[in-house]
This record gives sequence, C-alpha cells and structure tokens, in this order.
Amino acid sequence: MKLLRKESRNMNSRVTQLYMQLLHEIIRKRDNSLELAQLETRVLNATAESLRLSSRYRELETRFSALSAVVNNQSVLIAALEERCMQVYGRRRDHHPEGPPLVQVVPENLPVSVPRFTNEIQRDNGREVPRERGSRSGPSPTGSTMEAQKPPAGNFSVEGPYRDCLHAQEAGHTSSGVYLIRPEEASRPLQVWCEQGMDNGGWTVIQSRRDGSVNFFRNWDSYKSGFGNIDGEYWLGLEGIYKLGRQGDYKLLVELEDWTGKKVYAQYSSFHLEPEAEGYRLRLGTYQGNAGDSLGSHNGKQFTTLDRDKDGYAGNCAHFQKGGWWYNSCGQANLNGVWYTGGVYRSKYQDGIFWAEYGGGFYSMKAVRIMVRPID
Ligand SMILES: [Ca+2]
Repeated sequence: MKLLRKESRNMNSRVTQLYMQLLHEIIRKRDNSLELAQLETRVLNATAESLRLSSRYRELETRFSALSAVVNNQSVLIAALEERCMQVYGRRRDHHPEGPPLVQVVPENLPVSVPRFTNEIQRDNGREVPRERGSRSGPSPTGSTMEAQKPPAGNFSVEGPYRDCLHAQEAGHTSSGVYLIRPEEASRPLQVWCEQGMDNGGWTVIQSRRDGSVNFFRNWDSYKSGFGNIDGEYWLGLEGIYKLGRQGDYKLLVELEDWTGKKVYAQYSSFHLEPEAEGYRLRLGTYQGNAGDSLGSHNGKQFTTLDRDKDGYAGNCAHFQKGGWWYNSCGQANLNGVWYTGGVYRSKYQDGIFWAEYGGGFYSMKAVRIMVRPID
C-alpha cells in the first residue's frame, strides 16, 4: 500500500510535470501566433503606407505635368510678346528715323564753365546759380555802345507808319518801344519793336524771345503773317521781313543772352529774303561779331515749317527742332526753337533755342533778338 501510494504520488507529479510542460508549450505557441499576427499587421501597415506613397507620387506627377504645361505656355506667350515688341520697334524705326545729326555739342565758346554738357546739369535748370563763363576772344561788332538802354514799358508811338525803325528815329523818335511801320510794298502796316538805344538805334526787331510765353512751333501761314506780342516774344512774319528788305539794303544783327546774363552778338553785313515763291530764301552777307557764325551755314536756304518742308534733310527739320527756320540739315542755329529754362537742356533732339557756335546744340539761350537796319 505504502508502495502504491508512493507510486501514485510519483505518477501525479509526473502528470503535473507533463501538464506544465504542455501548458508552456501551449503558451509558447500562442506567443508565436501573436507575434505572427503582429507581423501580419506590420506587413499590412507597410503595404498601406506604400500605397499611400505611390498615390502621393502620382499626385505629384500630375501636379508637375500641370506646372510644366503652364511654364511652356508662358514661354510661348513671352516669345509671342517679344516678337510683337520687335515688330512694333521695327515699325517705329521705319516711320521715325533716328533724327537729324546733332550739331557740334561742345563748341569753342562755352556760356558756362560747367563740366562738359552732361544731362545731369539739367537738374539745375529750375534755379539760376551764378556761374563763371568761359572767356571769349574776338572783337565785339560795335563795342560798348551795343548795350541797350531799357525802354520805358508800354512806350508806343501813335505816329507813323514809318518805313522802318531808322525812319522813325530820323523823324525824332529816339526812345525804344512799339512803333507802326509800313514797308513800301506792304499791304498793311505792321507793329514792331524799335530798338533806338543800342548801337545808335534804328533797329527794327523782327524776332524776340525772352520768357517762353509764346509758342513758336507753328505752321507756314503763321510764320508768313507773324505772331506773338510786340512788347514780348514775337515773330514779325516772313512777308513783312521780305517787304522790309525790298525797300533798301539792310544788315542783320542777332543778339544772344545766355543764362549768366552775358550778351553776345552776330552781325551780317547784308540781309534780305527772297519772295514766298522762293520759299523766303535767306540771303546773308559776311559775319562779324563775338557769338560765332552759326547762321552762315543757313545762308541760301528756304524757310521750313512743319507743313512745308524745304530743308536739306530726309525728314522735316521743323519736326525735330520744333520751330520754323531756314533749316539746312538741320543746322547750327535754331532761334525759333523751344524756350528752355537754365541753359543746358535735356531733349531727344536739339530743339532748344541754340546757337551752336556759342554753347552748342544743347544750350538754350535765355533771350534772343533778331533785328535789321539799313546799311549806313
Ligand atoms: Ca526735308
């Protein structure tokens, strides 16, 4: 019995041991299957992630091709615009030539001792600053008597008309002012400014510039009949100037004032215009003075306006130089040009009131007077 019990205990113990073994085995198996499940989940997750990534990749691919299309379209548009710009530029070049050759920009005589005419100087135009000017050698045509005495404002003679201002002076009118003259062949009397104080007087002013108050960019008819204000800026008129010259031998005096207040002169020993049928061709004698001879190259030229091109240039000089003048191609003087403030001006073309020998083509005079008087 004792032995049987012992045998039974052993058996029990053995069974328990086997049971425990089996349990461990089962637990291990379960752990394994758990691990497998986890692995399966991770594989599934990885697959999902890769699907997501490939989907995102396709999305990016679509976006990229869309952007490529936009870039391509823009390139095409830019090329088309460039071509159109070139066409427009080409047309402009065809219709608007570069403009007449610029006249001597830096002449022998500088009105101001500023650095050579750079466009930057233009900024000073608004204010007048005292400047030294370059000295000029050479005789003044008539010496110190050139300076005019300021005439009383509003001086106006009701007598006349006279043949010209010398005739008025000889009749006893020794003060400068507005007079009525009537050249022998003229159909009507003309108002003019007579300069009776300068250089013995007797000067008939045919053109005056001094403040830009009058527009000088006008047509043929306007230049023919004259315009402006006799006590300010004016143009006597080609027909009147022609008729003046018909009644005797005249000389011409050009008075230029720069922006430092310095006056210089150009005198021509003879002056007359040919009739309108000849385009009021300019006829000049020999030069004398201290301004330099910038009108000599215009001698023999017909008058040109915007609507009547008689100049020697392929285009119309009046168009580029904004006035009416005996243009050559286009020339050394432009006294009916644009009145600019300050002297040196900035413009695409040389359209200021310039006298190339004095200041160059980009220096616009402060004041100009052109006058005639019978030769002594
Ligand atoms: Ca022309």
